[in-house]
Amino acid sequence: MEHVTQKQRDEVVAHFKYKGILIDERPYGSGHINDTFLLTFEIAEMGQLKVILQRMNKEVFSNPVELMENIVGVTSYLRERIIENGGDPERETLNVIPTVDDKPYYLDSYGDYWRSYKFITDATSYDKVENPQHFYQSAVAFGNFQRLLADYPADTLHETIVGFHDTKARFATFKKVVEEDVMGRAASVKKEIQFVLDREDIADYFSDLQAKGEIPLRVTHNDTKLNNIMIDNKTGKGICVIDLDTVMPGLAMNDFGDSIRFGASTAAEDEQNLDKVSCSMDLFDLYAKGFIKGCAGKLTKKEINLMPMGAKTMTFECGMRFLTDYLQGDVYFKIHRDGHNLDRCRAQFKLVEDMEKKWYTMQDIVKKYSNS
Ligand code: ADP
Ligand code: GN1
Ligand code: MG
Repeated sequence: MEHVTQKQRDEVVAHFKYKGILIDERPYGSGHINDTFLLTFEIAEMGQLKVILQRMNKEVFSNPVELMENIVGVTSYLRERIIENGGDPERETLNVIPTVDDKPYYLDSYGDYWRSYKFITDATSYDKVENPQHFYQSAVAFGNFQRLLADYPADTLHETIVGFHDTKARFATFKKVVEEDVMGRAASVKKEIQFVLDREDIADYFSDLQAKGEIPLRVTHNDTKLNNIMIDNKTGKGICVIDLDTVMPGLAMNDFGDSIRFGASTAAEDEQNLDKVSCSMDLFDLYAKGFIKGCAGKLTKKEINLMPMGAKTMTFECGMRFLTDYLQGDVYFKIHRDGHNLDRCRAQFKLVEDMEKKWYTMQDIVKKYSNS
């Protein structure tokens, strides 16, 4: 997508129901998809107030209007549940700031869609596990999120990205992209391509079980990496689940698995030194414990026993998506250096290999919880 200009942002800012004088604006966060800005306003004698402003990625989300319908629906629902439970709805769910026309998004004169959220104060979104307790608390919060949405009317949700975690379909796309090789990069990544082709069984696994009706579809988050949760600076609790663009019917194991991929790794998602990349069994255990606690009895024994498969599937799928994007010329994920998507892909595949080595340990860990 085109770079956001100051002129464009000025137009957008003027169309939201903001109060006060804008005193600071800066790019914010490390998401791979949307363009996020932090704005600070000065409101007369009342002091400063921060808000998040985001340009939605319309190449990734082809229907931003439906997407915002999902977000308004889900956040209003969560707001009621949070109030019932005596929580703070200003901090425990996203709050959409409307436009001057009372819409949840603004379509600017460049054809881009924007939205704005109240900034969640006194909380941090971590790119890496700095304290294992944060990871545990993020697990409880993601589990809790799924539990709170268990009775949400799933048929009212739009599928914002069709086949988002259809790993089988992504495998088919990958093969096509390798054949087309539009950038002429395939010859230089033969080893990585072979890694994917050797593991078609992973891509098919959940899809086959779903076809047999053995695993339920639930309302899930589908992008449960650690930086999509705000951790309260004082209590260390997972205060708010953010990045709700992909809340859709999905599999509990995949929500579990994507958190493991990102948070239980001993290195960053884009680590170049693969010797540093492994899947920590201590963190895996901690997350399993927290997630199952957060879901509070809503998961079946089968779903719990399949959690290691969720971790392997999500890591494999994400690595394959990074490689697909590398082969297509880095058109999907934001990159910050040459070969960034390839680095990300290699780190994911190193993790998959490590999970394959630790497979029985992972199984034993979840069995401990499914039997309790
Ligand atoms: P992306 O889809 O690009 O990952 P996110 O919605 O996750 O976009 O936002 C990017 C980052 O911005 C988050 O990781 C988080 O650090 C920050 N952020 C987003 N929304 C809020 C909010 N309401 N309050 C505080 N920080 C936020
Ligand atoms: C993207 O939006 P963000 O940065 O939280 C991606 C996820 C990937 C993740 C890899 C909509 O997440 O699916 O797992 O990057 N989101 C979308 O870091 O494609
Ligand atoms: Mg994000």
